[in-house]
Amino acid sequence: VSYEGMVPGLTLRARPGETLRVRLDNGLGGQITNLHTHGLHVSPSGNSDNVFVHVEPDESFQYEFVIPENHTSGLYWYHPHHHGNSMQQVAGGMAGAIIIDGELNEVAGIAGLRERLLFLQGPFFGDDGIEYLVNGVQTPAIAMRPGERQCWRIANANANGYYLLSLSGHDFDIISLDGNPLPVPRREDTILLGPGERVGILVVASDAGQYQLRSLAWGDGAQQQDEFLLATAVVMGEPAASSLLPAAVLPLEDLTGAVIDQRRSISFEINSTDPYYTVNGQAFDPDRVDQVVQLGSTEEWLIRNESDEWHPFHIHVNDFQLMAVNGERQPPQYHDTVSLPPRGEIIIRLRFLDFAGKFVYHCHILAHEDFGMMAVVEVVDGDEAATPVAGSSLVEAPG
Ligand SMILES: [Cu+2]
Repeated sequence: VSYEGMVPGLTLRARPGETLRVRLDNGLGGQITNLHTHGLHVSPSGNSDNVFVHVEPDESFQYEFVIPENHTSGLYWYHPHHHGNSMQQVAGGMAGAIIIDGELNEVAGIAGLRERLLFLQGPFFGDDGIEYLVNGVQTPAIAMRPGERQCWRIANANANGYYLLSLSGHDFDIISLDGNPLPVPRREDTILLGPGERVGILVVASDAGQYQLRSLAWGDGAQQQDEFLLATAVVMGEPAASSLLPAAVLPLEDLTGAVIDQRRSISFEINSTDPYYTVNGQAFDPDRVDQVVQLGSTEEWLIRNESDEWHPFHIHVNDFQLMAVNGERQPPQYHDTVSLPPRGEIIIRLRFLDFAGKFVYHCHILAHEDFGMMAVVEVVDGDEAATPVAGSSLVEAPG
């Protein structure tokens, strides 16, 4: 299965304020499908990012995504989101990148850098055994000049697997997470990228030579993964003029001191009997609303992982600030997907802005999502002013 016969599908590029129109023709030969714009802050209703749409076999559906003027710039992606066969379709190759150009392209120290998209898919089972693809090919070469700083955008478009990224002899300077710029670059030597997540990084090429971009061995039990090669950075040619790492990327709205209108506790569970994958004890039901939220409100969610596996938590439409992981405060950063460690917990804060309607939050391991680890939130445009809830914050405001 694929979009237009291509793996990955065409990269869609747009700017804030533009409208993206996509006609989806279902030629899958018997399966229902639909289209989700992962990470875009667009309406979840009608013919926008509405995962409750069913596009039946041999039918077409005209999507229209109105991208707000103030949309963040970065890497997003599209993929099918029909409950029950998301995994089969995404694992088969149905996924593509969406790049929103804008502010990030203008930041001093980033503007003008050579840009690369690394769209990661796999595993596929080909003639050579298991294949992990980067932009549709196995182990491509990435050309760099000695000392050259490049800007890479990397997406994990796998249905189920993680990447623990490492480039031999090099560090990564992370500048964005899930299309959300970080205030300042963060240096790491490895990056754990769960299904659905994206990361924007700056990399400075070392001396001439070849350097392997790998996914290192990761995980335990059912999630244990071996190391594998993704690509090779080939550094050669005239050394590049040295460039400075930007001291700052772009500011974000820090919700640390925000007034919290509502607090919720969410748990992800794996059970030994049916239903096997649940959120707050229940398997997904598209006709049930699990959380009702006031439009414009700011909420704090405590999300617990009651299982021994990792689960990448994802919510549609509104990105969230990751406040704490296992009780440890996090520097200001926004995500649309973040991994829940086994038996661990995260605290997020999010604002339900601009769009009323129903959408979902779920585990982005599609083998879990398709078997029930998903729930529905409905944002309602109520008349009454939301009343801030009493009680102490789960996250203490500083000082
Ligand atoms: Cu999961």
